[in-house]
Amino acid sequence: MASELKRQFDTDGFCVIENVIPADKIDDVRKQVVQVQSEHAADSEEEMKKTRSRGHRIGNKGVGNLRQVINHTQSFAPYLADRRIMDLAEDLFGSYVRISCTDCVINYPGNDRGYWHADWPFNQTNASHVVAPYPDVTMHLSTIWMLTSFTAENGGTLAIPGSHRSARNPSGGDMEEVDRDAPYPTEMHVTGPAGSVFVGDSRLWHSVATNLSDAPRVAMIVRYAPWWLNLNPTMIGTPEHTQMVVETGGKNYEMELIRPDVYEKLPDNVKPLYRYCVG
Ligand SMILES: O=C(O)CCC(=O)C(=O)O
Repeated sequence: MASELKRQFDTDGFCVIENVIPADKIDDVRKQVVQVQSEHAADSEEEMKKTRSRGHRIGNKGVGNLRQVINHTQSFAPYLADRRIMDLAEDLFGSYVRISCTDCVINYPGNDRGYWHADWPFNQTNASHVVAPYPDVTMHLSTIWMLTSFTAENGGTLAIPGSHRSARNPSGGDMEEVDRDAPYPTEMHVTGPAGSVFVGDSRLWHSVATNLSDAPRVAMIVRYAPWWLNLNPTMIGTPEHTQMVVETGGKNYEMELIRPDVYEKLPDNVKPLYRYCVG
C-alpha cells in the first residue's frame, strides 16, 4: 500500500489517502472547524490589514478562509502525523519535517473557479517564490484534508496529473501556451470520501473548482516542509517577511505562530512538526 501511494505520487504528483480522520470523528472535526472559522475569520482579516498583508486567497469569491486554524481548534491534531503521510514526507525529506501551514478553506456553493497555480514557494504571484525554471526536486508537500467528501459536483480540487515535473507553472500569467484561467485538456477533479487527504507535490498545477452543490465544501490545507526550506518569508514579523512582502506591498502565503498553550497540549508525535514556530 505504502509503495503504491509513493508510485502514484511520483507519477501523477499526488495521491489520495483514505480514512486519515476516522469515520466516527469526522463530523465533530468538521463542525469545530466550521465554527471557529465563522467566529475568527473577521479578526484574521483585521490582523491582515494591520500587518499590511494581502494574504493568499484574496480574489476567490465564495471561499472562506482561516489561517493557523490549529490555534482555534485542535480536533484534527491527533491525525496530523498519520504514518502514511509521514512515510511519504520522510521518504522525500528525511527527519525533522515541519508543518508550514494549517489553514481551513470553505468553498460555498457557487464560488469562483481559481487560476492554475502551484503552491508556495512555486506560486509566481507570491512575493517570495522560487524563480523558474525549477530543478526537478520535491521541496514542499501540499495536503488538502477533506472534511466533507470531495466530488466533481461540490468542487473537488482541479489538478493536472504529471504537471509537477514541469519546470514552470502558469500562475504568473506569463506562459504563452497556457491560459491560467482556462480549463486544461487533462484536468481532473480530486475526489474522495470525507476523512481522506490529498497529498501533492507543491509544484503540481491545481486550481479551486466551483462548488455546484448546495452545501459548503469544507477542507483544511496542511503543508509539510523539509527542515532546509526557508519558511521565514511566510512568517509574519520576521525580517524576511517584512523585507520581501510588507515593504514591496506584495502578497504571499503567510502563517502565524502557534500559541505556546496550544503547542503544550499537542500529541507527542505532532509537537516536533510545530516546534520551530511556537511563540
Ligand atoms: O480548495 C481547493 O480545492 C484548492 C485550494 C488551493 O488551491 C490552495 O490552497 O492552494
